[in-house]
Amino acid sequence: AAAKTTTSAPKAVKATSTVDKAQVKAFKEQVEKHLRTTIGTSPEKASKLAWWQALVATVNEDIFGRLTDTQQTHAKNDTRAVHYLSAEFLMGRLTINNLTNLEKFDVAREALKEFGLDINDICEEEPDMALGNGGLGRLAACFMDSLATCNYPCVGYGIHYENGLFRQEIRAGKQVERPDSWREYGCPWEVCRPESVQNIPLGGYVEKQTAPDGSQCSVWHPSSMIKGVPWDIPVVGYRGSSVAILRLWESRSTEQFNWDVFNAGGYVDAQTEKSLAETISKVLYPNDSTEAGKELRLTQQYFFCACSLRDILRRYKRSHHNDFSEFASKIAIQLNDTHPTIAIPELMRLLIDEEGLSYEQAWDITSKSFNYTNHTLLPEALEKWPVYIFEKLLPRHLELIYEINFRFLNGPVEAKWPGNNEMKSKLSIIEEGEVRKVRMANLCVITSEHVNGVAKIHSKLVKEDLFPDYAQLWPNKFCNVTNGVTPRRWILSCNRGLAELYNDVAGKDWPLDLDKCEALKKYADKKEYQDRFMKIKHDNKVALAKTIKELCGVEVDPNALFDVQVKRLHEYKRQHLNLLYIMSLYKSLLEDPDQDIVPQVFIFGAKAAPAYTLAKDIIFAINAVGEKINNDLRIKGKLKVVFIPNYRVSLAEKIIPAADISEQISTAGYEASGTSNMKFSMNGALTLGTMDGANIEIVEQAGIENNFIFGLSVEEVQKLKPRYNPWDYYNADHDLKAVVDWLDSDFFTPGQPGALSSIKSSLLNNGDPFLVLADFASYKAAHQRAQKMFKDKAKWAKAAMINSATMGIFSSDRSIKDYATNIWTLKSQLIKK
Ligand code: BZD
Repeated sequence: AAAKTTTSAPKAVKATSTVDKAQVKAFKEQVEKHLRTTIGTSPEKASKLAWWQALVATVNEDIFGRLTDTQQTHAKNDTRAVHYLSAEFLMGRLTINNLTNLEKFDVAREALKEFGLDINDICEEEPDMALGNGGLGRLAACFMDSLATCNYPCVGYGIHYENGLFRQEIRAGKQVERPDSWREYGCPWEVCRPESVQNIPLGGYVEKQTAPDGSQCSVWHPSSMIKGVPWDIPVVGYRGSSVAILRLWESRSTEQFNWDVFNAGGYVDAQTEKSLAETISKVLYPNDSTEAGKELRLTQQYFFCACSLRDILRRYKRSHHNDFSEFASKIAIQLNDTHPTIAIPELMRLLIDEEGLSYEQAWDITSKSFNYTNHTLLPEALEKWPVYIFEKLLPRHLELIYEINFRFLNGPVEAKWPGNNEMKSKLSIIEEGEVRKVRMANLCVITSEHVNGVAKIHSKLVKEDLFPDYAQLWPNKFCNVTNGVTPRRWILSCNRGLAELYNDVAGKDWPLDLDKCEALKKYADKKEYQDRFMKIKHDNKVALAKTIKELCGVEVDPNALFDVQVKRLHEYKRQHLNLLYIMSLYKSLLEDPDQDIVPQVFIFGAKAAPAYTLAKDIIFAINAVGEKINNDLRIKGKLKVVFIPNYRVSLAEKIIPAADISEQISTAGYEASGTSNMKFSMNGALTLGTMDGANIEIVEQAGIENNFIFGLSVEEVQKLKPRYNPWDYYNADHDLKAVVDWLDSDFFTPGQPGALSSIKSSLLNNGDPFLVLADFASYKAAHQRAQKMFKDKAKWAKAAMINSATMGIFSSDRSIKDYATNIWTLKSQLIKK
């Protein structure tokens, strides 16, 4: 059948004669078979959802064979495996990604076309798996893709949240949170594994007993039992490599859980108890930076760690029985931030209380198995749990934490700083005070073999500013692994036009070796290639303009400069700096509507933590300013501001390929790494950013002259901070003063004066903690440089191409190989078919 040319959607490619007709036919038959026999409908009646389900069933046929091969290979080789513990995995959609990794996308597209269907349209039916807040969760998802692609033995462990990150609606300019029920109609990728259910004890008390030999031991009498049900999501490596498993735990009630209640009260009360147990995996906490300190959250953390460790032990014992001497050489456990820290005392407890090892043996194993990745320096994000919560939920774990702490303070600390109590209280796992607390990060550092930050500058700050005393004790414990992102999702499947260009200039293996993309550099001066590169960008912008029209009702011109800031809303990320600049640009356009500026579209996407009032105020302000600007005929469409609601992975895949400028404007020292910065650069956006996180390494690769760097450096921020007075900047800069004061008026919020005042207040009365006013002038100047360069089409195209071509080191394959070599000592395995 002749393939018709598809429309201008970004994922569409030209009609392909390369697609094998026999494969298309076979695929088509499989889809129809599944439509009839798995889904129970027919091509005539099927809804789009049914078509998507049949498509997934077809893809799954390919996946499960490879999964078995992978697992058999790893079981046979019995080499070390990594267990990636993360409270979040932000997987997004899987269909296009899996088809791409199986190299079946073109075949599937053609097959669906023969049914009169557009594959992109069908794949819009898939809900995002949004089991994460932002960068940290998405990093875990990229790492799973790379672990599978690079054939490392691994398992990802997390929580099977019934509701992922809230769905954001914008009503009258304000964020409203709605539940995200991603499995409402079932998730066809996941497989329940009842044979691997775990029972997890909770609460109760610890009894001291004297053993026959006179020694003391502790016996935990938990008050309840929770069932952990595993759901497996296969993660397909690129090009027929391995299939890794992401195992997510769902909480259910057990009979034991209900036992007392049944006896005492009967059926209805027992149902209440049941819903309590099920609450544990009900919802993802939407805080991405402040530590909530809620009992339920600690229960979630403990629940998934306890299930995962039992799973790890069960597998280990299958081949090594009860001999734990090889445990640490076979098992590496990576803690994705402090959220899974409780796994440390839980492994100690399992080894001592359940397996009968001595404390010393258990500690030897535990301290050789764990590693910890830090993702933040923000003090309010560092987890500290009140001791009383531990006493209530995990009394035995608390006892073990005290023991670990006692031995640490009286061992290494006393040896290094004899008699120094100040040092002891600084390094202690327990924070003394009115409410005594357990410092989770300290427990991680004390136990782990390696502690890493996520970009060079961040790792330096982790070592020198966050844990300086630990670094004196163990200088070699601290290391860096710069983050990365998977080029399969973030170029190959979201930007098919660019992928084809790379196929042409770099050969078809670039998705496995992103350094190959450097080949594009030598064409960066050539008009023909510049035109092709910018045509790809333009097509992506046309597609995004359509999405913006649908989602925001705003018409934007694809010829305008698309300036994008998409990320969680936080003061340190400084969306309000961007907004102040937009207001100043608007003001200058009102003063001189005929000035010769490049038309610009400012695009935002951001969710705010529901209780973070100022962050929500900033969202409201962006919408209010946008509303005014977009409807102001005086500025002749030279400026548009859009806030795309419900930013998530699947929207990122449409937005990032269409960006000209990537806003990465955090106060230097606050963004640990950033990962969207890498995705934007790969897709040919120029970074307008500060010297923070991985931005530093991005411009190291792409050249400072091809990006727009501004603002205070980390050192300058540290120097200025103690004596900073925002009023000095406000009073000294007329333009800045005017826009800040504008926030107090009702110009953008007719009839509601003061509706935007909280932002002004945070900048002036609250001391502007993130130095927005200090960086304003420099930010404005960077925008002016960008404007100027955008007018020179050839220069811009060249810079964009160089950015894209030089991002090889930001492939998550590189990150994973760094972890595998320097931290996990893992070997890549050849998968036997
Ligand atoms: O982790 C982010 C950092 O802010 C980024 O700089 C970095 O690039 C990524 C990946 O390393 N941190 C988070 O995303 N943190 C969270 O989402 C989070 C979630 C729950 C609780 C605390 C933080």
